Amino acid sequence: MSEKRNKPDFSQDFDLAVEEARPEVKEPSRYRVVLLNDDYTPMHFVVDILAVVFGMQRDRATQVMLEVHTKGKGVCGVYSFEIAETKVAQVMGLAKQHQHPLLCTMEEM
Ligand code: TYC
Repeated sequence: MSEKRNKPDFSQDFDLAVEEARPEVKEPSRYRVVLLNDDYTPMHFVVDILAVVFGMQRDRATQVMLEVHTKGKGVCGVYSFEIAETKVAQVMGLAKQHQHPLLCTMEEM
């Protein structure tokens, strides 16, 4: 028997690397953007906010504003962390600019 016959054949090996399966990646969290009621912010201002920042139609914005007014808080929308953070900052910025005490927060779902 010649030496040659027992040698592994690498002639067809190309540059392939096999990677271990990674652990499953979790879906990114979603966040509710929530508007809080207060006694001073005018209703029309809240409706404007819901229309401009959250893209709601007038009638939907009015419904949500009334829900916040009667129940104390209400959901404006559900977004990724970065989008939710931006919406909260926009609402708080506009409220400050117009000197209304309106509060907006985000909650992880
Ligand atoms: N409660 C306010 C008023 O009577 C209206 C209002 C609604 C304020 C929703 C804040 O998030 C709010 N003028």
